[in-house]
Amino acid sequence: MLAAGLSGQSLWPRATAPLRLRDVAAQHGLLVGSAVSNAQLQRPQFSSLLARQASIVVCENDMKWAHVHPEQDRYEFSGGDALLAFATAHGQKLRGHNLCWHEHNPDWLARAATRQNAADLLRQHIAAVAGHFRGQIHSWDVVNEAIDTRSGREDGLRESIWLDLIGPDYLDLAFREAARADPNALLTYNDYDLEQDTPEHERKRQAVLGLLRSLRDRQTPIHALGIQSHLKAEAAPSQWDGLHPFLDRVEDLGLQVFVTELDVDDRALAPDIAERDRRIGELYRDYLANVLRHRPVKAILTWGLTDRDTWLNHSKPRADGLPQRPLPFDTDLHPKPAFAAMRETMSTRRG
Ligand code: 9MR
Repeated sequence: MLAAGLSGQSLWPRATAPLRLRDVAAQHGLLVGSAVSNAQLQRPQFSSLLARQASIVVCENDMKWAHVHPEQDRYEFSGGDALLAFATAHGQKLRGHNLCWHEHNPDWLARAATRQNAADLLRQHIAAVAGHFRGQIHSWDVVNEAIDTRSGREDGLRESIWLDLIGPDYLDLAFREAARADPNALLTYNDYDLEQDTPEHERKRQAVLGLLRSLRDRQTPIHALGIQSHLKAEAAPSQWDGLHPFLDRVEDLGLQVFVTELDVDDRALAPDIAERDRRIGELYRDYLANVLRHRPVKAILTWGLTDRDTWLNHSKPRADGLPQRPLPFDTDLHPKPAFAAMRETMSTRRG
């Protein structure tokens, strides 16, 4: 049983028409939403919740290479088209995720790609996919997760098929092709482990800043940084000592910032549900209050809307076997303290 005041229902404001996250966000110059799959869209209660709450959505998987380009000469746009139709019908913006990544590539790619043709394959893919959605995408994650501070390289670039076959220029090539294919989309570099106070996150922040500066120096078209924000619930509260100067430097580069994949991995927390939800809500509140102090931050997306649909249960299961509770709504679609934290922190952002 949840403690009084923490039960999901009590988090709705007392007014007859509940305040929607998307309305609060709009009043403060922000977009808010989440990643979704087409299977989720088929659930009527879920889709009406998504329509009410979100002003921006992103395909969790359907625009990734393996889905959208399953064979060398075949593209499969049905998943992305379905979310675009939903977003259009509900006045929502659509993010594109993603055009170039080391993961989730189709098997044919490794067989077909060589040093001679890799740049062409990447260009053709971006031209076809960003071209298909041209004019309809708020922002594209053009390159996803290109930094791995353990790669041993001075520039911190991650080993990947693209780095291996094209070299470090692959990033410029991808952004330039995306700019040609969809001149209206905000072109974004998206990465994780940029938020918290650990030495690993600090190394990642410095490497990402180096990358962003080098793209800027070469006049590569880039407009935004996506900070994924897969946070970990830890015993000690964060001071965000690294995050603030980092976001100041990103602002100096003239980039917008999107929180693209917010959730909280609660493996470090004891099983009690009310206490977990409270701690996770506090982390949402603390993080968002800090992040939203930075003017370039324009959008907040969670990686899934309800705890039923989180990747964490597959990829980072709790040792006690209990489901993780990382998102603003629970499996019954009731709002949790994380929802209240989103609403309240966005509402204190100066417009
Ligand atoms: O949530 C996504 C999961 O369903 C996929 O199997 C996985 C591999 O494509 O990707 C997950 O989403 C990732 C996102 O695309 C990039 N940042 C990390 C996310 C969580 O792994």
